[in-house]
Amino acid sequence: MDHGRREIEVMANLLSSNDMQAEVNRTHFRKNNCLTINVIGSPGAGKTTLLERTLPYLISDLHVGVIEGDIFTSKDADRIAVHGVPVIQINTGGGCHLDSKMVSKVLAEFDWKATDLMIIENVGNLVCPADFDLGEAFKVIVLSIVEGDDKPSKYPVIFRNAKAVVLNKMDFELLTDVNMETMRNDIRTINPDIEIFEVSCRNGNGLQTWTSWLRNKVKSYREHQD
Ligand SMILES: Nc1nc2c(ncn2[C@@H]2O[C@H](COP(=O)(O)OP(=O)(O)OP(=O)(O)O)[C@@H](O)[C@H]2O)c(=O)[nH]1
Ligand SMILES: [Mg+2]
Repeated sequence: MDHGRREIEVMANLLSSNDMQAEVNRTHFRKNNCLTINVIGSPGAGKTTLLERTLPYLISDLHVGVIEGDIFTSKDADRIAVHGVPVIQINTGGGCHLDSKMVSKVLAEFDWKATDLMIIENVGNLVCPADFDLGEAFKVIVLSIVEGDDKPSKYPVIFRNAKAVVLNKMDFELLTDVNMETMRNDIRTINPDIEIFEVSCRNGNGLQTWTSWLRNKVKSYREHQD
């Protein structure tokens, strides 16, 4: 028996079933006029911290919901709940990424008509989430600069599929040997259209630019221009 071939077939079926549910989710988000984004990055890149720092810029006039993906705990959802926004935790029980079916199971937990922006924080991982469409309008990568300027070229798939990358922990720039020009050039070589934001969630630099961009994306999505 050709085991290699069977494995490829199983993976292909898994992905196409994921894609079908992702389209159902996407239709649901569109019907409710809710921009839904999928935030992806390595463990510790600063995804939850970025959400915590982003929410205060948006929630004065936008209704924001959050779906937190984690392998085991609800620690990230607890951190987000403090900000007074609706949040649901999905535990994958060992899985290294969210999939569209997991997201579909929590859709009933939110008032979608009353939500302008849904932020999904994926499980910390720079590889597997790239292959699993959740039905989001677009992906945002959070990459902390201390992970190294070689990461975009070593993990290109995720950068190819994202609309924006937030380069976080810029406050560490002078404490590391990271070459920001290499980082930016490599990202643009992989994806010339990607938006690049340089941010420090620690000192707040860059947050205004990032949140203004995101606010504009919500506006254009809701006006059906995206
Ligand atoms: N110095 C500095 N530390 C940061 C910054 N952003 C986040 N951190 C710290 O980085 C650590 C990890 O941040 P999290 O936001 O939990 O990272 P995460 O990507 O959500 O991690 P997982 O959910 O486990 O994948 C925390 O100790 C944060 O305080 C930053 O801009 N500068
Ligand atoms: Mg987190």
